[in-house]
Amino acid sequence: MNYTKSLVSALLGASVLLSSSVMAENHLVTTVGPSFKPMVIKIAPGDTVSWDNMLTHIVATMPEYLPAGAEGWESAMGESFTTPPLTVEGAYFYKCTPHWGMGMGGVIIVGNPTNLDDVKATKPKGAAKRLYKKAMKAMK
Ligand SMILES: [Cu+2]
Repeated sequence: MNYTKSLVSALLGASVLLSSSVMAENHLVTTVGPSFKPMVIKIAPGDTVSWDNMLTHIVATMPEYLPAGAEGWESAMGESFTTPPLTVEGAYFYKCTPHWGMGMGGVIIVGNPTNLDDVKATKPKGAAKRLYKKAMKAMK
């Protein structure tokens, strides 16, 4: 590889790295009573999500409603939390376990949520069904 060609390829690589880190956004979800606001958010791959006002709440992903290959998480009670960059596309369903009986949950849609079909196939009930419907509505 000649010098010019290797310089161009090094610069291109640097600009791709730079643009992906500069463009990655953080999205804030807060709590109002026993509910997350907004309940459904759409983000780009590589973005992060934070939760605040978590006094009596946690954020726990639901393993059965995660995109294949995505890592889940469970935050500590009462503490703000930020995800790592979410790079696997799909719909991430999560709940506040202590308040799940009151329907306290949410969905993060990263890029193209192809796993919504998988979620539908499980015939979700109750609060999970409601989240699924909200997620579908957000995609229209
Ligand atoms: Cu809660």
